[in-house]
Amino acid sequence: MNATIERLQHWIKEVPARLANLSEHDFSERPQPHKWSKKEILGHLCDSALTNIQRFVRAQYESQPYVVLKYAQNQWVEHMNYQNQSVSQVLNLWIALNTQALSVITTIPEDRLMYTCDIGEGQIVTLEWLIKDYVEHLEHHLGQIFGP
Ligand code: NI
Repeated sequence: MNATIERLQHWIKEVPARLANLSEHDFSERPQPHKWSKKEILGHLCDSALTNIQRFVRAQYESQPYVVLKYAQNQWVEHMNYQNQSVSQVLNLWIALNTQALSVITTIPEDRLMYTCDIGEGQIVTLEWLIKDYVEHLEHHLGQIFGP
Protein backbone atom coordinates (compact mmCIF):
# COMPACT_ATOMS: atom_id res chain seq x y z
CA MET A 1 0.00 0.00 0.00
CA ASN A 2 2.86 2.41 0.80
CA ALA A 3 4.31 1.86 -2.67
CA THR A 4 0.94 2.74 -4.24
CA ILE A 5 0.76 5.94 -2.18
CA GLU A 6 4.32 6.88 -3.16
CA ARG A 7 3.55 6.36 -6.86
CA LEU A 8 0.53 8.65 -6.64
CA GLN A 9 2.58 11.30 -4.81
CA HIS A 10 5.26 10.98 -7.49
CA TRP A 11 2.79 11.56 -10.35
CA ILE A 12 1.16 14.57 -8.70
CA LYS A 13 4.60 16.26 -8.86
CA GLU A 14 5.79 14.73 -12.13
CA VAL A 15 2.77 15.25 -14.40
CA PRO A 16 2.77 19.10 -14.29
CA ALA A 17 6.55 19.10 -14.90
CA ARG A 18 6.32 16.76 -17.89
CA LEU A 19 3.31 18.51 -19.43
CA ALA A 20 5.34 21.71 -19.61
CA ASN A 21 7.22 20.10 -22.52
CA LEU A 22 4.06 19.53 -24.61
CA SER A 23 2.63 22.21 -26.90
CA GLU A 24 -1.05 23.14 -26.87
CA HIS A 25 -1.24 21.59 -30.36
CA ASP A 26 0.28 18.26 -29.25
CA PHE A 27 -2.12 18.26 -26.39
CA SER A 28 -5.30 19.03 -28.32
CA GLU A 29 -4.83 17.04 -31.51
CA ARG A 30 -7.04 13.96 -31.92
CA PRO A 31 -5.07 11.12 -33.61
CA GLN A 32 -8.35 10.11 -35.30
CA PRO A 33 -11.71 11.91 -35.19
CA HIS A 34 -13.20 9.41 -32.73
CA LYS A 35 -10.05 9.05 -30.57
CA TRP A 36 -9.29 11.12 -27.49
CA SER A 37 -6.68 13.88 -27.61
CA LYS A 38 -4.04 13.90 -24.86
CA LYS A 39 -6.07 16.63 -23.16
CA GLU A 40 -9.13 14.36 -23.23
CA ILE A 41 -7.07 11.47 -21.83
CA LEU A 42 -6.07 13.75 -18.93
CA GLY A 43 -9.77 14.65 -18.65
CA HIS A 44 -10.66 10.95 -18.54
CA LEU A 45 -8.24 10.66 -15.60
CA CYS A 46 -10.15 13.48 -13.88
CA ASP A 47 -13.40 11.51 -14.39
CA SER A 48 -11.67 8.41 -13.02
CA ALA A 49 -10.54 10.41 -9.96
CA LEU A 50 -14.05 11.82 -9.41
CA THR A 51 -15.57 8.33 -9.56
CA ASN A 52 -12.86 6.66 -7.49
CA ILE A 53 -12.96 9.25 -4.70
CA GLN A 54 -16.67 8.36 -4.40
CA ARG A 55 -15.75 4.67 -4.31
CA PHE A 56 -12.96 5.10 -1.72
CA VAL A 57 -15.26 7.03 0.62
CA ARG A 58 -18.43 4.96 0.14
CA ALA A 59 -16.60 1.62 0.46
CA GLN A 60 -15.73 2.65 4.03
CA TYR A 61 -19.30 3.14 5.28
CA GLU A 62 -21.81 1.42 2.96
CA SER A 63 -22.79 -2.20 3.58
CA GLN A 64 -20.41 -4.81 2.19
CA PRO A 65 -19.79 -5.72 -0.49
CA TYR A 66 -19.99 -2.09 -1.64
CA VAL A 67 -21.34 -2.11 -5.23
CA VAL A 68 -18.95 0.27 -7.01
CA LEU A 69 -20.16 3.39 -8.80
CA LYS A 70 -19.80 2.99 -12.58
CA TYR A 71 -19.34 5.62 -15.28
CA ALA A 72 -19.63 5.69 -19.07
CA GLN A 73 -16.14 6.85 -20.08
CA ASN A 74 -16.84 8.31 -23.51
CA GLN A 75 -19.97 10.16 -22.43
CA TRP A 76 -18.12 11.68 -19.47
CA VAL A 77 -15.22 12.94 -21.59
CA GLU A 78 -17.68 14.44 -24.06
CA HIS A 79 -20.06 16.05 -21.54
CA MET A 80 -17.27 17.35 -19.30
CA ASN A 81 -16.13 19.35 -22.38
CA TYR A 82 -12.39 18.94 -21.78
CA GLN A 83 -11.50 19.41 -25.45
CA ASN A 84 -12.72 23.03 -25.34
CA GLN A 85 -10.86 23.89 -22.12
CA SER A 86 -7.27 25.08 -21.73
CA VAL A 87 -4.54 22.62 -20.77
CA SER A 88 -4.04 24.46 -17.48
CA GLN A 89 -7.74 24.19 -16.59
CA VAL A 90 -7.77 20.41 -17.10
CA LEU A 91 -4.38 20.03 -15.39
CA ASN A 92 -5.42 22.08 -12.35
CA LEU A 93 -8.51 19.90 -11.96
CA TRP A 94 -6.38 16.74 -12.28
CA ILE A 95 -3.96 17.98 -9.60
CA ALA A 96 -6.75 19.00 -7.21
CA LEU A 97 -8.65 15.71 -7.59
CA ASN A 98 -5.56 13.55 -7.14
CA THR A 99 -4.41 15.57 -4.13
CA GLN A 100 -7.85 14.90 -2.63
CA ALA A 101 -7.74 11.20 -3.58
CA LEU A 102 -4.32 10.96 -1.89
CA SER A 103 -5.67 12.62 1.25
CA VAL A 104 -8.55 10.12 1.40
CA ILE A 105 -6.34 7.09 0.69
CA THR A 106 -3.68 7.96 3.27
CA THR A 107 -6.25 8.25 6.08
CA ILE A 108 -8.07 4.93 5.51
CA PRO A 109 -7.58 2.80 8.65
CA GLU A 110 -5.68 -0.45 7.99
CA ASP A 111 -8.65 -2.75 8.72
CA ARG A 112 -10.91 -0.99 6.22
CA LEU A 113 -8.51 -1.75 3.36
CA MET A 114 -9.89 -5.30 3.57
CA TYR A 115 -13.52 -4.17 3.17
CA THR A 116 -15.15 -5.82 0.16
CA CYS A 117 -16.31 -4.21 -3.08
CA ASP A 118 -18.43 -5.66 -5.90
CA ILE A 119 -16.95 -4.57 -9.23
CA GLY A 120 -19.50 -6.47 -11.33
CA GLU A 121 -19.67 -9.80 -13.13
CA GLY A 122 -19.51 -11.61 -9.81
CA GLN A 123 -16.08 -10.23 -8.93
CA ILE A 124 -15.53 -9.25 -5.30
CA VAL A 125 -12.32 -7.36 -4.49
CA THR A 126 -10.95 -5.46 -1.48
CA LEU A 127 -10.80 -1.68 -1.09
CA GLU A 128 -6.99 -2.01 -1.24
CA TRP A 129 -7.29 -3.74 -4.63
CA LEU A 130 -9.54 -0.92 -5.87
CA ILE A 131 -6.93 1.69 -4.86
CA LYS A 132 -4.07 -0.17 -6.56
CA ASP A 133 -6.20 -0.60 -9.68
CA TYR A 134 -6.88 3.17 -9.67
CA VAL A 135 -3.15 3.99 -9.74
CA GLU A 136 -2.43 1.32 -12.38
CA HIS A 137 -5.17 2.74 -14.62
CA LEU A 138 -3.69 6.22 -14.10
CA GLU A 139 -0.22 5.00 -15.11
CA HIS A 140 -1.58 3.21 -18.19
CA HIS A 141 -3.06 6.46 -19.52
CA LEU A 142 -0.03 8.58 -18.53
CA GLY A 143 1.95 6.20 -20.75
CA GLN A 144 -0.35 7.18 -23.63
CA ILE A 145 0.22 10.89 -22.96
CA PHE A 146 3.99 10.83 -22.45
CA GLY A 147 4.94 7.89 -24.66
CA PRO A 148 7.39 5.11 -23.77
NI1 NI B 1 -9.26 4.40 -18.93
